[in-house]
Amino acid sequence: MAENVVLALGSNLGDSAETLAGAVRDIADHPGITLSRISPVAQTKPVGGPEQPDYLNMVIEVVTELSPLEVLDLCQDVEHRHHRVREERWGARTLDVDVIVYGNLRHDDDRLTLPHPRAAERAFVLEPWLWMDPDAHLLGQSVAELAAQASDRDGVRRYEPSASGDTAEA
Ligand code: A4P
Ligand code: MG
Repeated sequence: MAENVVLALGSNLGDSAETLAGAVRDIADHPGITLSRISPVAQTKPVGGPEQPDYLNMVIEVVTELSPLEVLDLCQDVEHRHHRVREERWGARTLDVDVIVYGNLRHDDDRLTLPHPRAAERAFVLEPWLWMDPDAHLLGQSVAELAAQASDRDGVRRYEPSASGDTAEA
């Protein structure tokens, strides 16, 4: 059965805007994926981890018959294609692709937790999701209400490529 799946993308090393655009193309090119919605790009203050540049974050919604683990495989494959190097948990990265929700599925094993365990408290995921889908819900909870409570909310704004002074360029 086809499911609606929300994926979150983040980057704060290299040409992040180009990396995000390329990653969305790569995901959409997979034969098992239909891209249904794309959020605007957000410029966000880093949450956790060491001192690091601002991120660009966005979310997309896809419709797919791939299994949850096949979707995770695709996300990790796309990360590798964009030369992701990760040295430190929550540290700077060229590309992070997370599975936020897979329909209403709850899932927890060594490789995959659904919904994403930290999505409900992160404005860098919730705000772009809301821009894309104002009626979005995460397991029955309104994403608008969750976003209003997220502690990193003030660090999230629309990315404007022209105002390039302090973007996520490394
Ligand atoms: N994994 C389990 N569940 C999932 C899921 N739903 N989606 C496992 C994706 N992966 C999932 O992830 C570590 C392991 O999580 C994977 O092997 C996978 O099997 P990772 O992407 O390799 O490591 P990570 O991203 O460094 O760690 P983590 O804990 O996933 O970090 P987060 O929570 O993704 O946070 N601040 C801003 N402003 N913007 C950001 O994008 N990102 C992070 C990373 C921190 N601060 C940020 C941002
Ligand atoms: Mg991740």
